[in-house]
Order: sequence, then C-alpha cells, then structure tokens
Amino acid sequence: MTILTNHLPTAELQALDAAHHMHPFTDANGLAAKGARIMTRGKGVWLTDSEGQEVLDGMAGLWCVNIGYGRREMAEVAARQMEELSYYNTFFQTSHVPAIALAAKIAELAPGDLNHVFFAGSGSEANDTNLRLVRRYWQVKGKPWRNIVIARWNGYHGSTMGGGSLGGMKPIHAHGGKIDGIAHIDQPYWWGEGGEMTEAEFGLARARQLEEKILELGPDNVAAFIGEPVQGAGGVIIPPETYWPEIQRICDAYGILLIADEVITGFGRTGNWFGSETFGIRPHIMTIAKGLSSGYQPIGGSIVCDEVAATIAEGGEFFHGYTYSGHPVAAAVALENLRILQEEHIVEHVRDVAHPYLKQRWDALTDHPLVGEAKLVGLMGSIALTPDKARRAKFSDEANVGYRCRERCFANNLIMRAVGDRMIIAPPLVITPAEIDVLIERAVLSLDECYAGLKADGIKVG
Ligand code: PXG
Repeated sequence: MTILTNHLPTAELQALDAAHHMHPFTDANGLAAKGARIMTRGKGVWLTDSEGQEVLDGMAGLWCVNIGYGRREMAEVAARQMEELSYYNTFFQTSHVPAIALAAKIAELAPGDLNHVFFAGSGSEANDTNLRLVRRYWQVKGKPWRNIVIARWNGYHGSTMGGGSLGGMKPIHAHGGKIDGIAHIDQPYWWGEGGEMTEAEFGLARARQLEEKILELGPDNVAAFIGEPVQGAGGVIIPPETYWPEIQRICDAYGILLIADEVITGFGRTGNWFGSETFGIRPHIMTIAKGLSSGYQPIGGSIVCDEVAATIAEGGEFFHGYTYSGHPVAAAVALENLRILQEEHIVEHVRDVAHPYLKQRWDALTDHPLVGEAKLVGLMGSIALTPDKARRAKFSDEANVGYRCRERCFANNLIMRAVGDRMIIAPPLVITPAEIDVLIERAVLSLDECYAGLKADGIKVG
C-alpha cells in the first residue's frame, strides 16, 4: 500500500515540489525561491504543517471544507463505495445508486422548483455546463440567436475556458483569451467604487447596468445573467440590499435566465442552505461544488429548474457530459456530507451561534487604524485596509498592503487571504466561539504587525 504520510524533511519535499509540481495561480519561480508550506494533517478547523505548526484555517481550504477536516465517516463511506462500485458512468442509459440518491437529496434541499441535477467534477465544469445549457435552452425554444450571457467584472466562475470567460477577471482573460458571446457589467462594490452615492443608491445603479446592457445588446439576444450571490474570490463583496431584488426584476422583465453561482455560497456558508435564500434570489439554475462534498471529493453540478430541464429534454439528446459526472465515490461522499450538515444542524450553528458571535468580533476590527470597513454574511467576511477611513482611500499598489498583511497572518499561523487590499475569511462552518477568539486574536496581532511594518517603511496610515 502506498502510504503518503510525511517521511522527508521539509526542504526535500519543497525541492521535489518545485522540480515537478506545477501549482495553480502561482508564480513558480517566486514559490521555488521560498518553498511551499506543506500541510500534512487536518482536524476540524486546524491544519498541521510539515514542521508541526498548528494553523487555524480561516479559509476552509479554498472555501470548501464546510464540515471541517478529518471526519472518519467520510473516509468510511468512500472506502465502502470503492469496494461496492468504484466507478460506473451515467451516459448510455445507465445509472447508479449514489448519483440517484444525491440528485434526489439536492432536489429536496434546493429551493423552489430546482429539482434536477447535472453533475460535474468541479465548479468550473459546472459553469461550462451552464453556458451550454442556457444556449441549448434557447435553441430548443427556436431562438438560437439568443446566446449572450451577461456576467460581472471581478466575478469568478472558474478557470476553464467557459468558467474563465464568464468570470470577469482580466488577468485570466489575458492568459488564453475569452470566448465569444459573454458581456460584463460592473460589480456592486460600494466601498471601492460607490463614490458619493449611498449604498442603497449604488446597489440600484449597479443593478440597472444589467438593464442598460440588455437594451444595448438587444433583449432578444440575451440568454442569461450569471452572478455569485456574494462575490467570493473577488474579495467577499457583499452587495447592497437593493441590488439583488433589482437584478431579479430585470431578469423577470426581459425573460432572461438567471444563474446563481453558489459554488461558495451554497451548503450553509451564508447561514441558509443557499445564498439565494439569504438574498431572495429565484434562479433558474444554480452552480454548486465545494461545500457539496466539503472538499472530501471533487464534485460539482448544476441544479436546474423544472421548466429548463423540461425544455432541454424536449430537444432530445443534449451532447454534453463528463466521464466523472456523478462519480459514485464522490456522490456517496457528498451524500454523507449533506447528512452531517443536516443531522448536526451545522447550518443552524452558522445562523444562530457562529455568525452572531463572529459578527460582533469582526465588526470591532474597524477600531483598528488600518481597517476601514468590516463585512460579514454568515461565515464569509472581509475587511478593507485603508490609509484613510473617512475618504475610503486606497493604498498605493507599491505598498502591497494586502500581501504584507497576509504574510503576517501566515507567520502567525492564521490562514486569512488577501484580495487586493481586502482581507477575507471563510472558516469551516463548524468553528466554535473559542476558535473564533483565536482567529480574531491572530488577526489583530497580524494587523498590528502589518501596521508597524508600514510605519517603519514610511508609508502613511491614518
Ligand atoms: N464559481 C465560484 C463562485 C467559485 O468560487 C468556481 C466557480 C470554480 O470552481 P472550481 O471547483 O472549478 O475551482 C469557484 C472557485 C480564490 C479561489 O482564490 C476561489 C475559487 C477557486 C480557487 C481559488 O478565492 N473558487
């Protein structure tokens, strides 16, 4: 049996990593010069690295480990499923119990008439599915020209050609291009872009860009709008309250399909099962991944409403699918994850315990001289670092303040990410108040050290 526990000194592992392993979204030479931090174990909200340091994972891996690390039941279910039926496909008029049971369970949990699931291996794949689904939908409806999808700048929908093109991240478009038929509107980021408007005014103004874009493109050419209920990778941008109701009104008025990308916001992250419930969105399609299996197995999918599923069915064969669509081991593990979320009342824990406690401690971070605003929905939060709170000013790019703060967090054994000058967290949903205290204590220490470092380098703050 191959046993992959740590058996080499960290430096040797780092050298092998640099020699053979190409990392996602990484400057390879920069990483090779300093060496990757190597994680060896996980339990609950805690990671252990190859030097034996205990790290509080404030990001739940990559926003995915909702039930926390190291649950034995998950391993047992995977092992049992591998012995029973390690793989079979769902392509040619066959099915299997894990895919059937998981699809039925997701249909039960999802709101409204979102009753049908098309499985994928990841969030990116699921969004590629969505692009093809909505275009196919309008073909079957006899309007094949209705094929443009509208998305947002600084949205994130994955890194495949479809996902990367739907996303509004220009550095991604710059590496490999962007496919045709996708248009972008501005994001509802009040702190950074709201100018003199109130949050409510700004939310409406940004939503109305959707209507302007639809009119510019011609309403009969637009297939769908896609958005994350809360932008995650873009910096935990929680939209003003006025935003989603207006987006919903516009989609309804022009008969445009609405896709809620719930890859991060799904499965309890916002204090409800889905972010769409938190924000009152009624999507035709939801993208899911990450928290669906808490990252124990790679699996994603599209939850599709009755009318869209019926239309796709009417069109006969839909030429689309992945070898691993509904993979039995991944599906069995996801089902066990949903059982744990439900039976252990983890969504309720977020809503009634962890969010209220973290909210009070998170909001208090605005007392720190570096912190302009603190935002939190469920267990998804961000703070804006600023040299001048009253003006909502930005640091210069050279100050590299987000990176500096992140480095301090990393050194203090807290995983908190930086997106530009916003620091973000999304801890496992099982985090306890005592662990929240540790998170805040390490965050404050890191902010203090970052502040001292900026002053020492003569960068003006406050
Ligand atoms: N949609 C959303 C909203 C996501 O957050 C994807 C789709 C793509 O999922 P896959 O499983 O293909 O990665 C994501 C993924 C970051 C970061 O830096 C965020 C994601 C992935 C990697 C890094 O915050 N989100």
